[in-house]
Amino acid sequence: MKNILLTGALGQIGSELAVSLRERYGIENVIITDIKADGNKELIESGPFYQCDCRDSKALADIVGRHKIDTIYHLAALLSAVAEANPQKAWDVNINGLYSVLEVAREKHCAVFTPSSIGAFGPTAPKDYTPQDTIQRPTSIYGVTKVTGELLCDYYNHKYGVDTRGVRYPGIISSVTSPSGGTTDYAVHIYYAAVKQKRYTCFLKGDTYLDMIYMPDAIKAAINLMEADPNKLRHRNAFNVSAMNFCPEDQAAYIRRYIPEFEISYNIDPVRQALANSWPNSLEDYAARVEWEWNPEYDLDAVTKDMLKILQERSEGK
Ligand code: VAH
Repeated sequence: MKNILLTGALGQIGSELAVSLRERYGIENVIITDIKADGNKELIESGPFYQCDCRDSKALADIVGRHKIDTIYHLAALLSAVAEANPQKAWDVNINGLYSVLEVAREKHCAVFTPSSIGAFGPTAPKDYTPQDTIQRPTSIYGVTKVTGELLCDYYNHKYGVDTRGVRYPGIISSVTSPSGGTTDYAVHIYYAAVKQKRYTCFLKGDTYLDMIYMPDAIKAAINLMEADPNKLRHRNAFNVSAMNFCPEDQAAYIRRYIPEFEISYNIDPVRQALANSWPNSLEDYAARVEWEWNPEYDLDAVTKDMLKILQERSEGK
């Protein structure tokens, strides 16, 4: 893997994956794009950046040709709650964007990483320790685009030999770019609120269990999978990966270990509660651990300690 194109570079995952990829492969070898041209100014000015709509296959092909790209990390997508508010746009961005990337990858012989999600499962899948291979009948448009994406990536692999790979991410906790329009966003916002106001009003019920992962582990999963020996991969585009499982009440209790006066209250968002209720309570991720040695480092206590430290120092201008 020498020359990389990353889409969705200004998003929650993209803004941190871009930095990690550049540290690993060199700034000039990692070309980042986003549909926006405003936002993380430091990242935009830190190396090659193009404002590019991932649905524009000609613009993508031009960039791939110009920079001799051999690997595309495709992250541009709408998250679950914002997708549910605009299903037609969600299909257009999440599927036509992916289709455009796969067509360019087919023509230009690029490998492709694109993430699926625990949202690719629906209420009829086993709720606890949801297996790698099981029924997938999601009831959200986000989930429909994720299952479609998994199948489309499998098709481009067995039909055209495109080296497509991906993981099913759980909720992702991070400190650089706040997620927008996701169901698991509460697990990020709670830390910001804990530092600023010592209290947080949560939009999911306190006993809503979901799998989560800390951004450093999410990035490790993407890069390790893309560097894995393809001969060892029995699955490809949809490895379950997880690192921890908790509910808002659990997270509040861990925050109180560091901020004893922290208080949580609830104002339930019925749309995001319905989305969370339709997803697994927890995932089984043995395939990733066996096929490419997936092994997360951060548990809820380590995440809470690291997030509060980062956000506290940021609030103090350090
Ligand atoms: C969302 N963070 O909330 C995403 C994720 C498992 C959920 O895909 O939409």
